[in-house]
Amino acid sequence: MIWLTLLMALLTSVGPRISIAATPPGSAAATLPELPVPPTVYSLNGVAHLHLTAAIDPATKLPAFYFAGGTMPPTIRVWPGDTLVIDYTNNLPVRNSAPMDITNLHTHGLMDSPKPPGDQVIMTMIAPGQTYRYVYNIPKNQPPGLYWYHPHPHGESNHQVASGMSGLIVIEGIETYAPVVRGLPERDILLRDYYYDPATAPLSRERRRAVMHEVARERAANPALPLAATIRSVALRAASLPAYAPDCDLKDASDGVTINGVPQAAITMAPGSRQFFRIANSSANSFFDMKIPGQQMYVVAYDGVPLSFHNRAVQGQWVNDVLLPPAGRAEVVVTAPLKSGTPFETGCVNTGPAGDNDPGRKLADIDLGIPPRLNTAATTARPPLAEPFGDIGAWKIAAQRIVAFSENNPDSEFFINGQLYNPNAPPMFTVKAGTVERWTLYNYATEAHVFHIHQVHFRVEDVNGIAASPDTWRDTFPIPFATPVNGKLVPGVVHLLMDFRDPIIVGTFVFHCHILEHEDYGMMAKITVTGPPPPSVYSRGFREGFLSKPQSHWCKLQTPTLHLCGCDQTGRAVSLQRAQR
Ligand SMILES: [Cu+2]
Repeated sequence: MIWLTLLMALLTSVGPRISIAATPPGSAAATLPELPVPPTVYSLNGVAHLHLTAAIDPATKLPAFYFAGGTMPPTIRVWPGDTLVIDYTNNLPVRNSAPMDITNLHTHGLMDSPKPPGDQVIMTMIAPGQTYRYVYNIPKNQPPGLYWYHPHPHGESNHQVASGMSGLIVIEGIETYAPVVRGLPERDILLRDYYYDPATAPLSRERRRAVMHEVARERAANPALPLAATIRSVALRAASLPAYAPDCDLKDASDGVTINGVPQAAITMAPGSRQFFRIANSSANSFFDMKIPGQQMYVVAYDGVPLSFHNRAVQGQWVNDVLLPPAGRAEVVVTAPLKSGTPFETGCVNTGPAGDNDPGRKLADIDLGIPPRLNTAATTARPPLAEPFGDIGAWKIAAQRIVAFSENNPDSEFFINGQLYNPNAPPMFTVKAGTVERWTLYNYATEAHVFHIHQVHFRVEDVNGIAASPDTWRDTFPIPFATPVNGKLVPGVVHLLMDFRDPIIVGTFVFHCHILEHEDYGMMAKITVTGPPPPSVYSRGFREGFLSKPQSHWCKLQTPTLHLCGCDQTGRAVSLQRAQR
């Protein structure tokens, strides 16, 4: 197991980055702080250019994205056809034991090129001391909606994302497809795990959950307890805690989840008004089932794709709740509730007997009052975007493929089609650009897994034999866990229409489970899309790729064959494969 070092090290970790508002003297109840608004980067003349740095936050001892001097990364707002340039500097300390110090970036859901210096996570690894210039060309036919960015170095994804390295990308123009949001104040919402450094926390995942459960109980009884300090004190007596029991009634706790970087917040709405909530599950491992008890929400997009993008007859749908697997997004119109203090919460999610418990928790109070200054969706729509490929259902199926998820959980091995991810193996699938395929996903495990593929969206056809709405386009989708029937385990089954029609995706990329602990432990595979790539569009005059040399004791990390090797302090190449952890 990876929880190697001493419990006592916890004593030295963590000062609270997260603080709780104290109850004002004389007031009946604590008022939560207003939901923080992440900084925003806009594109100017078709280019958005920013600098991000990966470094350890001294307050938490965890890796963080630094932007403009703070640890809240910006929401990046760009239009289809824009160029996004991110200079990404790795200032993580050099380490030769897990968690390691390499990093990179993935633009989750963008249908852009998988070739460097774009959305390439297999070969692009940035070593400490290096700066890499990513140049992403946002496709002209990118559906306008909510996406996100996060590190994706195999073996480190869970640690870095669970530590809070995630930010939002808004592809502008959703009001063209969802006129109902025109002019509404926007809430950009990141839901993340709250996590502490596995290098200093020798706890199994189950034990960690037990710790967070206990922390939640203590803080429910005394909301003034600072989160980080409470975690530290509970973790110190973790050995005596009983194993974590599911508790779906844990409504007022904030165990292990943050909303825009704080454990709970107030979302202020003017009475009778509506706001546009753009919600991303940026956690590494948690499912959320977001709802506002007693009222419905109006969903206009899932995973960045407006419901009307592929079918103009559909504007949105009323729902009681919206299930977000890790990495899933939903964009919803919320009407102010009648009562101040109405919770915005996640319900309990059953991820199966072998799955982790995702209990019900309140993330925010929706209060009535004067809201802060917020971004608003544009009031005038641009013309509809290019959507050149038409109805996917009318296309010939070029190939059918099976993708089976299974696991050997006690040994922390997670498989796709019986294989652990190997960056040096040939791609599991080779497909032709310009085609549509039907994939059948099987889940043989007794916990849910979450299918995600880079570069493309897919249409969900059916789930365990039940037809999905033809408007169900996603880039991330949960596969139900296997269930026993007459003494036999029957796998969960999902059918997908995979959209490989756009030649911009020619190249090699990955598909994987977006429970990132599973991805890190092998549940990932490569796919190559062949065909003539579109003419290069990397012509904005930027110098691209590595802008600096690695530190001298790092070997040729950027070369394809060595991308999972680092060098130890003496310059000797060492493998960063999981077996070493
Ligand atoms: Cu999984």
